[in-house]
Amino acid sequence: MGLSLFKKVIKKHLVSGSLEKGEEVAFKIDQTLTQDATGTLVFLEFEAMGINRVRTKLSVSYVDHNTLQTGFENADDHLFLETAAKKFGVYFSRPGNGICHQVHLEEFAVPGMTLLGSDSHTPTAGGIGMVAIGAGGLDVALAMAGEPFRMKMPEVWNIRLEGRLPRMVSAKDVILFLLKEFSVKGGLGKVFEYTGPGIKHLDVYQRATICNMGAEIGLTTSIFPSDEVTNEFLKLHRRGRSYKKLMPDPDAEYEGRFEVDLSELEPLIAKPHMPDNVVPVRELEGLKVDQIVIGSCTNSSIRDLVVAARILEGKTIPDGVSLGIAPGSRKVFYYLMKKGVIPTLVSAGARILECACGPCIGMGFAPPSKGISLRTFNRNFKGRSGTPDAEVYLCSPEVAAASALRGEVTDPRRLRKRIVFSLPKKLPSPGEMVIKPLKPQKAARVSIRKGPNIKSLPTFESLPKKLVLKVALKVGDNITTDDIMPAGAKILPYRSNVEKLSDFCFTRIDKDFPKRARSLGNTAVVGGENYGQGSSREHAALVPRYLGVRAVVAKSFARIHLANLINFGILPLVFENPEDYENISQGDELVLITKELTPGGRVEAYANKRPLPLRLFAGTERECRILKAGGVLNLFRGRGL
Ligand code: MIC
Ligand code: SF4
Repeated sequence: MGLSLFKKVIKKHLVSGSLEKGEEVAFKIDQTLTQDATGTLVFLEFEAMGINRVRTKLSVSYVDHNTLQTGFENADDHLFLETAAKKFGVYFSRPGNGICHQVHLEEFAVPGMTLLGSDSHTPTAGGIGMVAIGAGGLDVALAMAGEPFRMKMPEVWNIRLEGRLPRMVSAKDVILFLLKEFSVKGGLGKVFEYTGPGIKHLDVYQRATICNMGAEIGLTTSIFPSDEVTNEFLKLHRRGRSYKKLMPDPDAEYEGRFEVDLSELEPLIAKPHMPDNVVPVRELEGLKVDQIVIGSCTNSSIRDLVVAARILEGKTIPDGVSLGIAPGSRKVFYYLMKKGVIPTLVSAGARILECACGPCIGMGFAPPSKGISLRTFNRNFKGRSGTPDAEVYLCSPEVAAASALRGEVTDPRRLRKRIVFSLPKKLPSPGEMVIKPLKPQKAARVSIRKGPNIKSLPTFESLPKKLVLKVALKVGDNITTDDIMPAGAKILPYRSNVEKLSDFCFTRIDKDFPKRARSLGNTAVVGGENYGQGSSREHAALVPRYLGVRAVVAKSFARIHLANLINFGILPLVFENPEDYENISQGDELVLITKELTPGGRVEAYANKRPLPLRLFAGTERECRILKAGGVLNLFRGRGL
């Protein structure tokens, strides 16, 4: 039997292990990507590893999340990142250049290469035929140091696309449809590989939208073949030399299959507060909206904004509605300016926002109290917009623009328009987008600038033989990393200041958590299914660890968060009998005998002195060694990796 494209790429990069589902595989990483909100820690970690230059083919440091700069903190982070990039041989994408995934797709992504990024939407580059995976910062720092990336080999599913999308239906509807079918945890341990006659009608931007939001299904990554459509995209970005045709073997073996007839899809929308809460737009028609935002790494390309502008052309949005538009990159913005698209958007009443994540991560443009906001983004978790009681809906640019015109949810098929978008033949260049790495001698002379907000990493002890813990918090299913370590304009500036950040840990769920955790000493958190879904932020492990959390007992874990817990020495444990979840409460005592740790093995445990059957969710010997050492940095320093 032949190989899927995903497996072919992994095989080419294989360092050790096997391609069999569930086995540990270690493979070489060609490129890394970091963004400022996770990147400051990555560079502190890289610095702590004592290596003077990155060992990848290419590493890029982006500034796109923390661009609000309401005080010195974010600006200090930017300077730190710029000088660290110069020191360590890394490309630096300045604030204002755009969202990491959009810029990476346009400027750097290469079919057939591997990319590891400290952001959960790194799989966006799968749209160009790259194996692109999101990971915690420490894993990215290790990849920058030349270490292979290790993971359990996921199942590879073939998603076959038939037919062609109808009028006013676009890539966002494809992925919303899949979210509805698979749910936010249906993709755990899986990769989606898209094939079929339908793919040739999707340009790279649309493919990237689909891969981007695979993260919300919980997928390890998603990938499209690299074909003529890819070639056209690369040529447009003056990177034709990077093109390589890449296909799965004709008789490729897949662990699962699913078919989507594109011609049967309709405009869809995800209701608050989960991306899989999907219904047809027609069911919500007439719902009044307060604001609409078009942007984010899911839908901010030339394609998306040109289509939105064509819908808005010649009209103005009604009173009481606010429309924000954030182009994904400076290149996109420049093109829109040159081609007169910005004037169309501005005269329609749009507020043009910076080329950055912005409202997607609660950095400005928060909705009014109890406001209804329609966004072309990928996440609508409660409170993420910055307004705790706002209701956020996720939709395509077509739905967003049509709804903006009427101030209420509108099925864009109502507008008697047919918009055919094809890629321009040429893109005007906005000038140098990214600062190139310095030559080694020059780099050696750079000193890294650390403002007062950049604190050193906390250090942690190794695992004792026995842990006596108090359950500091019990939560339900699908807890997100936004619940554990919220982001937003007030909190994000402290991403490099763990002590300050710890004041906000779990506060969206329980405002007393930080105080309680500090007073209890060593603690545990109890969770349900898919614990830690969402972002890759390792702060959601590092900060609880800093507050004394030594174990998380859950029914199951999301992939990146699981790796982050292990990297920071927090024991990930699962109930052997899921019903035991009911028998454990906040305030209970949990004793863990941790003398021996084996992959997936039993951990002797007692809840209020009664035996509780728990298993270690770490799957490899290496992960057990990391946990025993008290985290990956301890192990790296001792060279036990
Ligand atoms: C997100 O969309 O939640 C983020 C902000 O991009 C995160 C990274 C972070 O928390 O910095 C992600 O998706 O990984
Ligand atoms: Fe930025 Fe939002 Fe994309 Fe995260 S999901 S990288 S915050 S645009």
